[in-house]
Amino acid sequence: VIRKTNIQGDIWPGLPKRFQTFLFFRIRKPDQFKTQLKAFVPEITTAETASAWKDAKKREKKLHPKDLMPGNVVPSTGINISFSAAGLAALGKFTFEEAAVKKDKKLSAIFRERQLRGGLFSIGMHQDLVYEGWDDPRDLREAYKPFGEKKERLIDGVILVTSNVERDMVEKVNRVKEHFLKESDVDPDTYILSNDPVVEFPLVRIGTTRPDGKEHFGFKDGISQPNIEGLDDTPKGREPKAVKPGMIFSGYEGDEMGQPDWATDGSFMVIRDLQQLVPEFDKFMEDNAHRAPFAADSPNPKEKLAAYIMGRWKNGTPVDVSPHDDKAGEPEFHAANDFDFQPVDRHDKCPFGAHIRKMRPRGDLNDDHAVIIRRGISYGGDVTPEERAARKSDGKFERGLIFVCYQSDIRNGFNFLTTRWASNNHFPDKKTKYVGEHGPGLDGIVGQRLSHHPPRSLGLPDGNEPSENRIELDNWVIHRGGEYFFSPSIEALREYFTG
Ligand code: N7H
Repeated sequence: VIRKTNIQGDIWPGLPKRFQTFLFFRIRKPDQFKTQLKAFVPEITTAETASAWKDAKKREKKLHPKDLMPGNVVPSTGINISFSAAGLAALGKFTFEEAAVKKDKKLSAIFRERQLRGGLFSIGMHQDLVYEGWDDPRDLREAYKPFGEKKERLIDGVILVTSNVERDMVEKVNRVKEHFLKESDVDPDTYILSNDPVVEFPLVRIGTTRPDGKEHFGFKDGISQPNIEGLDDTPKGREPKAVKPGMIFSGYEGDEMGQPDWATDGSFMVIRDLQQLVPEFDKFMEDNAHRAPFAADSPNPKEKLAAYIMGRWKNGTPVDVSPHDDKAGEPEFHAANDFDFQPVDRHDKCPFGAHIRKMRPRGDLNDDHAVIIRRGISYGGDVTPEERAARKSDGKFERGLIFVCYQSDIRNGFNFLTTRWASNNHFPDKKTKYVGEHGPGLDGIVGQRLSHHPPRSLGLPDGNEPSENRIELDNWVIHRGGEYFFSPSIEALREYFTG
């Protein structure tokens, strides 16, 4: 049985977040930090609390506005905390040298992850993705890069503060900072912090849900998530089958990492800072509208092209369910999840290489073995009239997605999805008979291309076999870095981490 009181609520069922602050921290005084952390544990929003809020929110929506008074209104501010490998090391719970040296001795399993799977958590995102050539170091924000002669990592962890009310979030962020800085020396006259605080916050990122609820390219997001056995409803019809809890949580059936006991009920969290070039995305769709499948018969071919690259129309309707029409007036289609790309040897409807098909291949794979839960949020303001007119992003107004996901194994989750699936022209495989020798193509949203790879392209349906409609894609997402974290259980935070 999954213990909801022991799980952090952002993993499941998600925290309330129209607004979210990511407080990336660096631990300077581990002993004081541990004391502060112990006192902080009751502040952390558990799965139990977050799901009670979710249910109450549904009831609140049915209340008459006159009954929406304090007491009836659901509290809306959530807090979670996660640590990078550098952070665990700072707390004395992880040793890089040991992880590297001991090969087959009985090790705590975060070390074993290194032995078994290349240890992505241990090496961190920078080493994983820059050294292999996926991320361009020139695109990264400074805080995500190693610094100094020893190539130290700056980020030890991240505190998530979320709310549906911006003012409440800001107030909570201030309280969190005060809490962790309490033991730091502050000059009583100037209130200036000494050079030696308990903790520093080298990077703060703020996410905001856009007014229309869509992400910056204009798509409805957050529709499809894996159903977890024992936590979610049983899927119906052609929805993907429920996954074992061990795909997401350490220590459960389906998690083969053999983590130490203290890791149970925790999950690995990946943060990926992704800038979106929105005017460029729109320009591409306009300029290439005639390349949309069966464009001549479409009332809005540029929207159709965007839908085929994503696999859903902007309002959420799956292309697999409705290939030629976004069903604007039929909201029951906008969150549809009841599809599995049949018949899977053809792609007359959803392209094999569409973002959602690459990221959750459903019927294309018999085995649902790489699954993540997504909890991201947009950042930055809307496209300005000047940018729209120029059809080009202005560097002054950056916008994008702070992508967040959870899984029990980073290698088999985020890393697999981006490097083996999104960035691999030939996934899903065995489709060349229909799509041609170049394969399904790159994920137009997050696919990354190494210098020796062919240009970014996507195979689109055109009614022929093999299809000849192959379109070269631009790159509209800049990968600006991020980090790998572990989001521990409440018990581990209270006992193991602070002991
Ligand atoms: Fe994607 N977008 O908002 O436009 N994504 N994503 N993603 N994504 C999905 O079904 C988007 C990214 C997945 O179960 C939808 O909920 C953008 C990364 C997965 O059928 C939309 C970016 C990774 C799914 C977007 C981005 C994933 C999914 C459809 C970056 C993993 C579920 C809405 C800027 C490494 C597939 C929905 C399923 C769906 C968008 C990034 C993964 C609209 C803009 C980096 C697993």
